[in-house]
Amino acid sequence: MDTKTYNDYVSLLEEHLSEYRVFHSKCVAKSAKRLAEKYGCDPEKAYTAGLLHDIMKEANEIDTFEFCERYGIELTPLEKCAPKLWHAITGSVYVRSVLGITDPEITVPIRYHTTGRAGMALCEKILFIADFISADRDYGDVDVMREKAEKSLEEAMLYGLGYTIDELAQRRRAIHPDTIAAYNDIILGGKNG
Ligand code: DGI
Ligand code: FE
Ligand code: FE
Repeated sequence: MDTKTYNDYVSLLEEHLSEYRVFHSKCVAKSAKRLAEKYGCDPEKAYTAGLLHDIMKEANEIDTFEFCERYGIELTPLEKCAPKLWHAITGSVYVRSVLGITDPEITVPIRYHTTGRAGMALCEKILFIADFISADRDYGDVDVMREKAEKSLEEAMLYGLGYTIDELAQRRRAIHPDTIAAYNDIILGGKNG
């Protein structure tokens, strides 16, 4: 991927997103690239997925539902009631269908970057974790998460998913089945039961 393509993607981000979220996307791209180098994934794909992961984050409800209609996306009842989940679903379709990026090592990490899912590939875990540890993040536990990301992707995934599930339960929000499945998958270490 040459620099021109990255610059094109940044221009696209600037059309879709606020200044803060463009900055966040660049930070996630850098973190994802670094984790990819460390853990043995394609760094350019990780960088691209990082740049584009939140491309639909600021789309409103009308635009999101129109987009879903146009591209045949069927949101579940739970997803319809959880606006924070929309951008991962619509974003992955936008990247594939509008930008023509068909590589699953880019589109699938974007699709599952908010919830996770059972059986995540390395490149999916890398984007999920990069989103938690990017340079712009400053939540209370960010240093713990950064340390874990250096030691073990599994530990970092578990910490991130646990943090999200705790927060959602405390705020009495719906927890997506994929989020639970991602958590259980790691707890059970791939075993059944
Ligand atoms: O887009 P970002 O803010 O960079 O990060 P993200 O895509 O991980 O989104 C985080 C938000 O998504 C956070 O407010 C919690 C919410 N979220 C994550 N998993 C679930 C969820 N919301 C619901 N309702 N259910 C989930 O399983
Ligand atoms: Fe996101
Ligand atoms: Fe993000």
